[in-house]
Amino acid sequence: MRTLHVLDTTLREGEQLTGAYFTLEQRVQIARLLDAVGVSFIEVPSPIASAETRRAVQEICGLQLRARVVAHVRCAEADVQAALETGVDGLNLFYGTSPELRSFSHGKRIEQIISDAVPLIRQIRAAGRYVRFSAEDAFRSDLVDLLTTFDAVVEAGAQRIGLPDTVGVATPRQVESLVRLCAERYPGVGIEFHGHNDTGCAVANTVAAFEGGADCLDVTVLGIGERNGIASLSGLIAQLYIHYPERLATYDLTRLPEVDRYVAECLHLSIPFNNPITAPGAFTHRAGIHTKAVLRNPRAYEILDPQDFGLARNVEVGSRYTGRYAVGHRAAALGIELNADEIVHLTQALKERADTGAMSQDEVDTFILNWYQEKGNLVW
Ligand code: HCA
Ligand code: CU
Repeated sequence: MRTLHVLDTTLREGEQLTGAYFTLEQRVQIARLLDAVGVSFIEVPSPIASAETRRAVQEICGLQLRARVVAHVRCAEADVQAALETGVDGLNLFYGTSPELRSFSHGKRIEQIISDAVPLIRQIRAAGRYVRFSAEDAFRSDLVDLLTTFDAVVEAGAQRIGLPDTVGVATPRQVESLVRLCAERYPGVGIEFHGHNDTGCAVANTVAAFEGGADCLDVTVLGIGERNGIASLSGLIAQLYIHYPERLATYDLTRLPEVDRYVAECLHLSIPFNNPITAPGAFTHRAGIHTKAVLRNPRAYEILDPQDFGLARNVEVGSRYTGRYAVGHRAAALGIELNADEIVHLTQALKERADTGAMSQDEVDTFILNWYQEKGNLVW
């Protein structure tokens, strides 16, 4: 079986989210929680970024985690040196290769990029550390430029090459075919993919990269990152759980909700309503047709079992779309046994009430209990 590594970059890419800031204690705790989930790599920022960052990197390296800690570092001597002085397991180098980044970011030609990167790769290897080289903005880069750069960095000893979709422009098909081309051209090295979410394709593109031959996939908790972020850890896990469950054998999926909750809390955000697995309503069923089937067998409308993530299913009754089956079920849960006619009437009354506004579970229960008490006076 081909190996698959998940690289979590919450501590690097994630903190590039607008307004984000993690304290030292939070950075350490995030690293611990990610390690408990089971990711292979934890990416940290370049230690040269700030004094506090250098301290955090050192502290995370000292945790003796199962995951390998890798620093995200520019192809600059001072940056590489600073990272090598910490205890990181490896360095993730990157350099923009697209015409856009070459013109508007660093102004370097491909030959210059290669001559900057090659000696640094050799230096990192000589220091006995892991090294990856990413061609930033790979999907807007000229293919000849891209392959010329990769040929040189692989020759210099890069153990993995990265194909980031830096601006979220790629489609799943483009990702799969470029990754496949590189996987075939560089059989001895790993292929990493990093997908931004500007057009909403980050998780789809990341799965396409895996299917094209990538062996390392980048994510962040909740998908946080520069602009609107990258693929989320929970989104990727949801896909792997369904299509490639054997890849998750070493993961502790029950720890996933905790890491999503913790990062949301650190950033004073709520978990987005559409987040895979850990959204507040990810396992809530509402419409009558759904609730009826789910109460018979959850598989009707669930492809993920909430229990595998330490979560519980919720059947919501308080809406105008509710149905008899769910209402009868809720009444029974409250200890009220009703006959079929009674359930029809209770459901009708509940729908009329919910037609004026959504109801919480408590309101539903109070409604059902009141209805039951008053029922003696009703005539039908
Ligand atoms: C960045 C760019 C990056 C790098 C990814 C990588 C991107 O924010 O510095 O090193 O593979 O999206 O291209 O995150
Ligand atoms: Cu990025």
